[in-house]
Formats: sequence, structure tokens, C-alpha cells
Amino acid sequence: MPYTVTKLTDYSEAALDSAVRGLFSALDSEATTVSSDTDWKAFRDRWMARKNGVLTQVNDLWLKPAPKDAKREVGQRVNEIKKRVEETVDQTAERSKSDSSVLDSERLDISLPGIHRPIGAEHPVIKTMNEIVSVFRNLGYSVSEGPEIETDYYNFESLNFPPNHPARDTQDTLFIANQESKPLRERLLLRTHTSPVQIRTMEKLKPPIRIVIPGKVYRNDPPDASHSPMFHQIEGLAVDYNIKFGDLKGTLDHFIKALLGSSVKTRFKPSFFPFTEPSAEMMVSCFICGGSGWRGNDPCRPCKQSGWIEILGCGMVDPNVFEFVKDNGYDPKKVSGFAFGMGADRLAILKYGVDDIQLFFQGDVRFLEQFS
Ligand code: 2NL
Repeated sequence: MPYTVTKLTDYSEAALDSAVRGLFSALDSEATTVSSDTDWKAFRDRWMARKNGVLTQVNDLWLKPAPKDAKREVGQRVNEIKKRVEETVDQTAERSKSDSSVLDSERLDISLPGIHRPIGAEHPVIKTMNEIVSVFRNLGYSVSEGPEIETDYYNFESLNFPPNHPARDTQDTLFIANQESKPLRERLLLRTHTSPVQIRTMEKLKPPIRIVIPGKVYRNDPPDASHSPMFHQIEGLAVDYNIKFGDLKGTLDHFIKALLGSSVKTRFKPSFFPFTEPSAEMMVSCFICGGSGWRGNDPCRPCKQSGWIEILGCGMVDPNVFEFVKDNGYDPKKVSGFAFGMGADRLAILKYGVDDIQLFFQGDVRFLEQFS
């Protein structure tokens, strides 16, 4: 039976003693059952609530009806009771906080498996681009970027592509739809190389300049193991008042040795681009077979047993290109420059021995996590 306060009929000292003892013993025994914060709140309210708490009942049932000559004595007892109740409620609060059941409810189960959050890694193509950019930054080159949707003017005309050049064919270039009503040079397309950014940069910065441009480019190629309608290119451009083909050779030879190791050799073979004259292809001794053409008893596939790999296209900037930016200080009679471009995906394929360019763009974590 829970303790209840009952009216007093006898206000003698002995009767008061007994009533107070009964109350204290109920207080102490109820305090020992408090074992959580919720328990403690209930305990506190039972004893101290203004409305119907035990203290209030003691006041109403013991003190108020007490005869005049007992009032003083009862008043003192009530004060004692109040003090004891308050002390006990306070002490119980501390104990309920350190109680084992509270610790139980707040315990972290460190044996539960955590939420697995794999750490991301640089994509192999981006990693390759960053390595290339880093070599040129160390040579004092700046990095530029530009739009992926371009006009015919920046993508073709200003780069010395004649009006009927086959690169403009829809077989090769991805055009934005419904542009036929515009003059040719204003028609929009997905840039097929990063060269337009070189023109845009020459419009903004006067010579001398040294820039590299990494970025996505687009071609109307059906995807297969070595083609993707979107791929990555890095181009570079150096324009100054006395740039010669030897500067091109020295710079690009240094670049490829910094990227692949100082033991590779380079050679240049004549080529053609509309925007450079003369133009060349830089070959690097095969860094997969070491130039021997063989990997053990197997023929080296990446260099087709030749011992050489075509790594980039380059050349001296065609004076016709400078004509388009002549007003900003690029007088072809005064300035000269070299330019080069390479496919970052192709380089990554060679570096990591990947056999399908599509793997770079499918987002399969099982492929990508091999580079983390
Ligand atoms: C390649 C070849 C090349 C350039 C890009 C260039 C840019 C300007 C003027 C002259 Cl503004 N040239 N860029 C020059 C030679 C080659 O890229 O095979 N790219 C994947």
C-alpha cells in the first residue's frame, strides 16, 4: 500500500513523533526505488507538487486543522518534513543520473557495424590531365578554360579551316539544332577541340603568352573501344616575339620526360593541321615495352611492335590564325608561336593499360575503385 497522509486525531508529542516517523520511512523507501530520470520526476512530483503533493497534504491535513495550542509544534514538524523531503529529492536526482539504467540507455553499441563511407578518388582521366597541367605550370604556363558550346567562328573559321573543310560535316561535328537561319560563323556546335579557348585567350591577353587548356571536347563518333562522342583534350600555346621550332621541340621533349620518366626518347614526324605550319606529330619511345616492340614473348600491342607511340600533335601557329587576333597585338610579322594538343583519355589508356575508353565514362565503381 502506498503511503497516504491521513488526518490527525491526536496532537500529542508521541502521536506527532509516530506520524512523522511513518512519513520519513515512506520517503526513504520510495527514494530507493528511483532508478531513472522518469522515476525521479514522478518521485519529485508525488512529494512536492503544489497540487496534491504529500507536502501540500501535510499542510492541509496536519497543520491547518491543528488546534491553536498545537499549531507551533505542528508548524515546526512541518518545516522539518519540508527540509527532509527537499534534501531527499535533491540527493535522489544525483543518484538517478549516475544510475546504471541511465548508462544503459545512453550506451553506444560499438559492436554495430558503422555506415560505410568509401573515400572518393580522382578519376584516372582527370588525374592524367592534372599531371600534364602540373608540368606546364612548373614551366610558367597559365591555365585557361572556355565554353563547351561554341560558334563556328571560334571552333573553325578563326583556326584557318576553309569554308568547305570536311571537319564541319555533321558526320564529324555535333551541331546544335535549328541554327540554319544564322550566318555560318554564328552557328552553335559542341566544340571539337579546345583550340577556340586559345583564340578567346589571345583576344583577352596581349603577347607574350604561355597557356594550357584542359577540357571536354565532342565529336560525332559512335562509341567503341577507342572512340567516345565526348573525350578530353589538353592544348598548349606559347606566343612571343621570337619563338622557333626548337623551342617547341625542347619544351615538348621536357614535358614528356617529366610526365613519363627521363628515359623516354622523342622524335618528330611531319604532319598537317589547318592551324599550324609546319605541323608535326611527336612520337615517344614506347614506355610500355621500352622501345623493343616486345613484352617477353608477346608482340607489344600499344606501339604495334614499332617501339614508338604517337603522343601529340603540334606545330608553329599559322600566320593566318594570328590575322584573326592581330588587333590585340598578334601581328604575324612580329610574333610567332608554337601550339600542341593531345588526347588525355588516350594518354590515360596507355598509362594504365585500359583496353576500352568506355570504361572511363560508365561510372562502374568496380573499375574506378582500382585507381583509388
Ligand atoms: C592533336 C593536335 C593540335 C593545336 C592543336 C593550336 C591552337 C591555336 C593555333 C594553332 Cl589557337 N594550333 N592548337 C596545334 C597543333 C596540334 O592538336 O592531335 N590534338 C589531339
